[in-house]
Amino acid sequence: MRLLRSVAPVLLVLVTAAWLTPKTITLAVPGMTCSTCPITIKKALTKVPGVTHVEVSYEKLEAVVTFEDSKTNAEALIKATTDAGYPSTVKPKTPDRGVPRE
Ligand SMILES: [Cu+2]
Repeated sequence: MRLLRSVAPVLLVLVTAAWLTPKTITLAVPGMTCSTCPITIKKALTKVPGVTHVEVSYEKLEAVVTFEDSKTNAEALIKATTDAGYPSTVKPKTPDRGVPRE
């Protein structure tokens, strides 16, 4: 009983955190050709409702997007970059590089 009482609040916090934590995905954007491309892509992604943070790297040809899972999804993000002229795909996570898994 004592154990249950001490563990239950921790579980509740974990479940709540999982619920509210924004999702982060990495999009591969191979169409970038110069250092101003990331600006266009960042603008396009930032406009998507639910997106909270965007980092675009020209060197890596990728965009790391953080968004509210309940408001948008990967398909909408891909559409946003594609509409801006940069088709993208979701990059699989690479746990060996220390990227947190789902
Ligand atoms: Cu460019």
